[in-house]
Amino acid sequence: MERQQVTAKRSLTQETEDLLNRQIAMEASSSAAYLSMASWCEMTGYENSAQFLYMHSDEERGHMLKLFHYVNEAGGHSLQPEITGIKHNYSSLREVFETILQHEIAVTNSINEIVNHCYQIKDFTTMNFLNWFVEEQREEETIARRAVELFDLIGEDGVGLWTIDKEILSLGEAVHSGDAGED
Ligand code: OFO
Repeated sequence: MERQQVTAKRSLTQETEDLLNRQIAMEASSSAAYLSMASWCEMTGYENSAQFLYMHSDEERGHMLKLFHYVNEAGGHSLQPEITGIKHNYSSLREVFETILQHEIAVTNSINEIVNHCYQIKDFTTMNFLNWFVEEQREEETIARRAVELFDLIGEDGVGLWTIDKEILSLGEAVHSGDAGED
């Protein structure tokens, strides 16, 4: 017997569902982009950065799944996004982390837009759910900014790049344990 489309009433609006599916696509493309960066770092010899980025790619998939489950549980339909346009090559390790910082700022703006939308239409349930992402973005931006700062603080000459690669792994651990300091 064919399954019928479930049409039970729900509080999630179609517009909110579309915005959440847009965010699902963004998290999925973060996961794919970080996986590609991890591969470039690994084959270039930046093994610690590669390890950091493999873990980060998994985290992004976790973010995507969190949204996936929320949308379906709220009576919507989570859509597996198409992922295209992945960049495979970088000119330097610095370019990798500058790209991450720009990307994370775009993700923060996107989350803020959805939170603002939920506030306007008084969807406090989704707004409350998104608070986790608001806090997560604060951490993600801090990690990316600290990573970019390492290039100026340490310098890239001599053993500089080797030291930066080493520091990047501990940076992720420090921010997650709350030891990286605040702006
Ligand atoms: Fe999912 O936070 Fe980064 O992109």
